[in-house]
Amino acid sequence: MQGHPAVSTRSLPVQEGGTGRRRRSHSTVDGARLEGDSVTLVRDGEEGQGEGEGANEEENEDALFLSDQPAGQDMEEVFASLSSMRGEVEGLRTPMGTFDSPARTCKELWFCHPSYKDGEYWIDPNQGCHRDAFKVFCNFTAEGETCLDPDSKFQSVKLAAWSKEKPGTWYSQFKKGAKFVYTDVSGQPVHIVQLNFLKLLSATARQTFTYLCQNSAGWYDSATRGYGHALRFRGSGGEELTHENSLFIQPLHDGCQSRVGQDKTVLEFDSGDSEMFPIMDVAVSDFGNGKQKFGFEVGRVCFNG
Ligand SMILES: [Ca+2]
Repeated sequence: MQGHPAVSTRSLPVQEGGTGRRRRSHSTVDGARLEGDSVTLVRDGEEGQGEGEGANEEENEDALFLSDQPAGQDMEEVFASLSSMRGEVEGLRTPMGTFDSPARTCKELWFCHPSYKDGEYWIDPNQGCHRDAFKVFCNFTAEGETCLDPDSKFQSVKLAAWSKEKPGTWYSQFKKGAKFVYTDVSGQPVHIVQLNFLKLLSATARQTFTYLCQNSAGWYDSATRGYGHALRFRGSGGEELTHENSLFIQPLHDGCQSRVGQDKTVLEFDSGDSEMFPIMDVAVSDFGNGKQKFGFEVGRVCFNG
């Protein structure tokens, strides 16, 4: 016999008598019809075997008894599998925000669980196996923002003269500098693939950046009445974000504009384009004389859909 279909059909047990009974595969089982069918199928087999062999009635009864046992166990296994599969499907459909049932983003959790409180939840933006899921802060008050913090060394870069560095160069080129890194709540860097998926699943992003200054402008310069000293940033796609080309950067507070004494300038990035976030680098131009200093604090980035 050739060309027998790989997916077994329910007529198999009848065609092949007793030996075929246990070959029904779970993949073809119709759960709602199983219980009744199992009995019918065994009886069909019995009748087939029994015809013309009237002398072996006792043997046939034994066969019936023996064959019922494994069939019953099979059914238990099938129902256990179905029950467990149902749990898994429910888990996929309704993520709980746990390690075993992560959501793709906090937005998704917010849709499924509008009563959840702001806090830490597991997400797995690239889906599939959840072993690479990670925990983030979900801001449900803001309708399901997924937030990542920068690595602690970028959360507070202390005020310094940076006398060996050249004004206008990227912080990542400084001797002690580096591109910004973003982490999960445990401080582990978020994998680039997960970050890219998170960006794809999001429509908007917002982030803050605080410039700490001493006699140095970070955005507006009130002496020249211009933005010649404004900070420049590098987006995560490599694009340069400046005062001129990035209207979505707005100062919440601009204490550094007077270039007198110590103060700070807080910039908010609020964009309808999640692609360029989080920001990865900064270039400062207004330093170099002995009385000037700067530092900065990279803020949390939050994605939303
Ligand atoms: Ca995954």
